[in-house]
Amino acid sequence: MLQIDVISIFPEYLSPLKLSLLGKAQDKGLVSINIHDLRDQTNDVHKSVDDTPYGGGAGMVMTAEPWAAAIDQITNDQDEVDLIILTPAGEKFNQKMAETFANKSHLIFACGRYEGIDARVGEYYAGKSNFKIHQVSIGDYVLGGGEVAAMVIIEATTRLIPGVLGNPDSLKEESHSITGANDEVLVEYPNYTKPASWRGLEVPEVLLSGNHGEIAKWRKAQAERRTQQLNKE
Ligand code: J9N
Repeated sequence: MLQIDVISIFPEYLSPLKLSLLGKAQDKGLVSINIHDLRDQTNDVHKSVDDTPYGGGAGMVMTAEPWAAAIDQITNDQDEVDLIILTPAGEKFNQKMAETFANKSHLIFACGRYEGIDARVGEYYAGKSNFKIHQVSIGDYVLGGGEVAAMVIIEATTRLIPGVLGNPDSLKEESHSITGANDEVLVEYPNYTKPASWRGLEVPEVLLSGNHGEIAKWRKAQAERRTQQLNKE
């Protein structure tokens, strides 16, 4: 079973992880998600988790020790841990990364706020043989914190675990995703359902033909066209 731990100063912001799909996956024993409050790792009355940046500049930096205390508490020395630090400066998240994470046994998400986490947290755990560090971004825009980014990655990852999805056929289609002439992944072709005629708009004739060869050809052509359109914008 995949163990997921998420560390945040806003643990209640992560409560959607308990809902519906993921809640059921947890009931089925396919995944175990635990949320941790970073402030539980502080000793001062103010429960402070940040300080001014060395070298000056705007904003605050999250101090290293509460993160390390949380991570150490979550981790057994023997287990293989993938530590995912959310940051707009990280490697861009994609489907291939989701597939990699879905095959891991223990993911820890560090959801920072402010101007980020003291860089020595990543450095320290990178020096431990049982840790793999991933600095990950979900896109080129700035969020208030890593919580939503962690939820995006957790949703994309856990739905790839066998038994989590209700309908595994849709996964099969994804893994045989349509590729173009240069083996690039194409976006999806347009989908239609009943009625065949709706507000004067018709479903393309070929989809009603029952000719599976022609349907596959048409879908591939549509996917090529849509991908080209997206890439030139
Ligand atoms: N992709 C991405 C991540 C972020 C974060 S993580 C912590 C603060 C902001 N913004 N955008």
